[in-house]
Amino acid sequence: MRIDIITCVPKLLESPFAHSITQRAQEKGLVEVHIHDLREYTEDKHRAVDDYAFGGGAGMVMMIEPIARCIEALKGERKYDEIIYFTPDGARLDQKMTNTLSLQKNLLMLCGHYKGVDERIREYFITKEISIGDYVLSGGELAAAVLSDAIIRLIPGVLSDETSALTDSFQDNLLAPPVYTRPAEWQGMEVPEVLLSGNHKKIDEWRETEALKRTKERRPDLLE
Ligand code: 6GU
Repeated sequence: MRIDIITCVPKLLESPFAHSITQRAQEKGLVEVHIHDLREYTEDKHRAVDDYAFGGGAGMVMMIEPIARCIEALKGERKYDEIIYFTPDGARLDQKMTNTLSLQKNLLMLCGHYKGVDERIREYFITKEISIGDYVLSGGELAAAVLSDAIIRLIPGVLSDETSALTDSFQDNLLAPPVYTRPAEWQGMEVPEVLLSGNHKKIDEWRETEALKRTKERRPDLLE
């Protein structure tokens, strides 16, 4: 898979791809992530990528030209399965959406800043608008990092334990059961005995029961 991300704050996207699972996925050649600095696509002498909003009001709007130039350049090099824009008024991201996107070959992501991008960019180029929750971020970069992380870990071969992603919370509309490691006793608190039993059938049953119990208590909406 290849992910291209367009941003006017490329530094915000350095660290999320430089460590841990996202880094290893790139080293293994399972995903390529390319960050594109929008300021390299402006012809303005001050390298501006935003301008005042027509109609007035607080906040700047990201201009059409640098974004259009950047997207056209990338589209000239390959066909994108989706061109994604991050915005609080987009469709709410969930595991189903990340599963679907993880099957794609080329994803292009556009990060807005300030008051967002000129509406015509959305109408002309964008195929999918995504929000990561009902709160407002200063820009789409953290949302792009969230989406990319959620997608990359689903690519076959990225996680060393191949079954691990299948037992994540949400994969079967259930939250994940509690997990424990050594020591078996801490501050008088003991690990559930069944987990020490070595009986894998019993352990699987316990995990299923706990997952269901936890989901009923915390997220009954997932069971509806
Ligand atoms: Cl995707 N972008 C911004 N700016 N704010 C958000 C968001 C995205 N998702 C939730 N809040």
